[in-house]
Amino acid sequence: MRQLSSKWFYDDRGTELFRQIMRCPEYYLTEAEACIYRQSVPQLIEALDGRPFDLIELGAGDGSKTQILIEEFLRAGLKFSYRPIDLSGSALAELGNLIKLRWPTLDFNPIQADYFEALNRLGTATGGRQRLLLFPGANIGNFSPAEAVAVLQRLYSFLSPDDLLLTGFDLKKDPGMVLAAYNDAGGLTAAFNLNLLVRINRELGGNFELDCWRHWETYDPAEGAARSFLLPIEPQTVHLQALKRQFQFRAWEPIAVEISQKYNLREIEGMADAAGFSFQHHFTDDRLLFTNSLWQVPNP
Ligand code: AVJ
Repeated sequence: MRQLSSKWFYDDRGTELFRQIMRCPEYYLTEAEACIYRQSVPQLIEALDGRPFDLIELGAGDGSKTQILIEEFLRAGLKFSYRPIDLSGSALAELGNLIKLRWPTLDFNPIQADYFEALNRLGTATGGRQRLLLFPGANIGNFSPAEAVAVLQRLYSFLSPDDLLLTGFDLKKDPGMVLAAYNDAGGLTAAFNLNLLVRINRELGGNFELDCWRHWETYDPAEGAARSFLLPIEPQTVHLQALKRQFQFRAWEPIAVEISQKYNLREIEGMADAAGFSFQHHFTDDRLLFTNSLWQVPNP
């Protein structure tokens, strides 16, 4: 099956559409994670070892939830820098404006790149500072379980003993609730997915006939995978000028555009182990929709 990496969603328009998804009633993840952040700060502060640290965030977006943590860390008198990483320049610029208004003296240092390009730039030498790496919002869910472990192993390789990783995982739950979150009645998810084709048309000189494509969502509760597809209602030949290539689609031939993987708490603890971390704690919301799982790099 043809597939597109979900990282291509996040041009400025896609980032804006995702922001609207976060505000739509079916998309329970954002509120659940914000709620968890509000409740978990004292324990997070306890887990830090008191050295100045770098707060690094993978896929920060508009950073609205992270501001909950920043506010409380500053209130507690902690010394840290904030280094959000995101693909969207406009999201980072807006985040920067917000941060400078709210906390003019905070050491704010964004990186516009994908995760590993950014981590490569950061490197492993920290000058004795601790790292608290945030991997929020169930961003990890865009990888298959096997890929996710490989990603977490790579994150581990950028960290030092005692460094902390706080990852947001969406939990397995009522399949109807998951499906609705990725198939909202307002059509935002459909627009978010179709924006991929708009982007290809613009950036690669493509001629996808947008009216002929449909969004389709599935959720397999055994696997825990929500999957998004784009399907043409009739046969299409698409030229991409920039690639000097042509792609034939049969009617209803799907392109897989996203996986949003759900886990249970035990599976997550197993992943911590498999990636070399020591599992510390699950911060969950009252309804057990979501967990922010805290892991530490063990001291040999
Ligand atoms: C940004 C990857 C966490 O998978 O839930 C939302 C993206 N896609 N609706 C998710 C998304 C469709 C989102 N993540």
